[in-house]
Amino acid sequence: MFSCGGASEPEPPATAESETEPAAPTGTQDDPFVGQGFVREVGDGTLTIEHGDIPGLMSAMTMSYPVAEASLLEALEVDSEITFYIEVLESGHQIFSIEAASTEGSEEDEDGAAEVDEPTTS
Ligand SMILES: [Cu+2]
Repeated sequence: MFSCGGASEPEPPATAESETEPAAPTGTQDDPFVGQGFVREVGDGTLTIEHGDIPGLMSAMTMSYPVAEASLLEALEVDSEITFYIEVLESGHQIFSIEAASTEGSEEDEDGAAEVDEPTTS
């Protein structure tokens, strides 16, 4: 009997082989598939992405995804690198969240370091 009203899905048995493969995401917004890639085309409610391997879902490819909300596409530019989050619905999968891929170190010139007065020795 289930006595806890909060648990809607049975916990999969913990395997001893957790080292070989991480558990595949279930494709919910709480546990989405996560992909990374480059924007190839911004469509009307769809986004074409050249993406890398998405563990548990698909291998690397270029494909078009429906997005949950058209507003997700507003700030996107072709060729920009993104991280995207996929949920799986009965009708298929869709992107419900998009982030710009982190570009390490690019924010450093914002603050102070950019303009240093070099002492001119003549
Ligand atoms: Cu794909």
